[in-house]
Amino acid sequence: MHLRSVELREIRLPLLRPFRISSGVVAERRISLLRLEHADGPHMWAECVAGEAPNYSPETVETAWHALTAWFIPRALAGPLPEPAQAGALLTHSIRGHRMARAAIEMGIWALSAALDGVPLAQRLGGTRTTIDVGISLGIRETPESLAADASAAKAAGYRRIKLKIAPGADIAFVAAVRDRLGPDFALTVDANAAYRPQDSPTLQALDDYDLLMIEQPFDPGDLVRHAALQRAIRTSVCLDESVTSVARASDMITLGSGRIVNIKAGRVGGITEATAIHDLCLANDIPVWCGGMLESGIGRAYNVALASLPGFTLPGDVSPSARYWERDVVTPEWVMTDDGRMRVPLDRPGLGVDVDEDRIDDLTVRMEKLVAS
Ligand code: OSB
Ligand code: MG
Repeated sequence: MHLRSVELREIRLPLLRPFRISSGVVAERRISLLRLEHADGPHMWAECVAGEAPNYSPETVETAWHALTAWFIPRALAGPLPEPAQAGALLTHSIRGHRMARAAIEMGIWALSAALDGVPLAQRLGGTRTTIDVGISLGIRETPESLAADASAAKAAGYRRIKLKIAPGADIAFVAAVRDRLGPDFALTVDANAAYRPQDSPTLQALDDYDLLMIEQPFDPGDLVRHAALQRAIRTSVCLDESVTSVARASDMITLGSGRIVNIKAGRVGGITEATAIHDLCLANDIPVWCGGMLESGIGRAYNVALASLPGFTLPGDVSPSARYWERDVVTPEWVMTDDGRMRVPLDRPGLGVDVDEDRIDDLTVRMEKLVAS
């Protein structure tokens, strides 16, 4: 496979409601999209999950833009591409980090290859599910009561699992109010986005009283040893997100006992090949995984849905329907959820399984750079 060009776009997409996590808030997404053009003409869209600020990962929209235009795209255009499973290795050779930037193009290569072969992306990845279970991630709110109201509405809408963003000072009372409102059996989790320190462990231990399915990423991403100490001290399962940037880190988590669940995001780990390797490792070690989200547009969501259809994704993902985020998405049909919290995997169409609304992307584009093979 040869690429003729890769176009990088930045679009602006306002969220219906600002989304607050422990380390920052976003009201309008700045989303980088890639348009990969095959030498014979067909093209494919992909999305880079890097955020507006370096509050989740060191990567941002700006660093990813630089990494893509300076290093990754030129490399992808320099010659024939290997099979998608080898594309990540080609892209990353002698380039450290910048996994979100690398992932964007690696994922596009996977989807373009599937589309050219007339195969749905989910099928190409080895997906076995025809529907995926949908969860919702609720941002930090002003008061426990307002969060409980949000959670109650999410339960009524059919979501199969609710995740609450927490931070020191916005934890126990908020979780208690939500647990009280949802009842004892509803699947409830929390995500700290690395806001706690090991000396905060008593607070995290107190969360054991609320029958949470997991506590996601309480400590700094590099603190695998301290996560292991916490996991030994609490009943609730620790889930790692930011810490797991590669299959090697997932293996370290298992070896050290730093957690019992993994949140997999293809963007965070450098692409689909690394994400499926983490999935395979976890499946072999009885570690449940689920598909995380990065407030993606309908394009990034298509990749998440395909990934979440793999057999080891036994827990509901942060793969919510388009209408939870946007007034209008950039794909048709939009991603929808059934009343009982499921999303259909589009196995009846090759590639992403949705149409990209290119006119709308043109309207939303604020910046564009196109690189062409020489
Ligand atoms: O930690 O999962 C996270 C959004 C931005 C940065 C980090 C995270 C999130 C989410 C959003 O939880 C989940 C979604 O896309 O619905
Ligand atoms: Mg998380």
